[in-house]
Amino acid sequence: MSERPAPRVGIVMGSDSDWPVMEAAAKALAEFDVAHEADVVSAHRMPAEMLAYGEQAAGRGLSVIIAGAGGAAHLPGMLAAVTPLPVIGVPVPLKYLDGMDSLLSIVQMPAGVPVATVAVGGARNAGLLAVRILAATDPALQQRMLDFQAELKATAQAKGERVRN
Ligand code: RP5
Repeated sequence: MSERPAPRVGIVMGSDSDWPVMEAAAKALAEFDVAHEADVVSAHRMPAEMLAYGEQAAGRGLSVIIAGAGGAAHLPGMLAAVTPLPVIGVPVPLKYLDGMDSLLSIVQMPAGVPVATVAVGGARNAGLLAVRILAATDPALQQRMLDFQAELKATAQAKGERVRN
């Protein structure tokens, strides 16, 4: 039996109701064969476990944390407060306020405690940003990112061709 590779990226969210949005981060990582884990770690409903996750993440071998939450979205910022790892925040849109509450809760971090915030609902970009962070010290992964970017360009150019013709 082959062992699962150790996760390099941790995807966490405040609730399982965030998963339909956050799943796109996991899919992006899977496209690049980046081993990852996913879990619910609520800042407000399980604060001790949330702090333990952040404090132990680097020691467990994770290199990046992707954290998504909605509403009073304190999870990414609180994790960034207790880990030296890069934290990517995903504002999850809820029923009211169009996700502006989530966005502002995540993006307005105090100096010294950065969270790299993606667009509201932008979990795919969070996954791709995590790949880029890992690729900075992994030439093979960086080549795959270059190939991916070349594909994006070809797709955009094909769209232009369809519009012109
Ligand atoms: C936040 O509350 C979660 O991140 C989620 O976006 C939101 C609602 O959670 P549930 O009430 O659906 O569990 O902390």
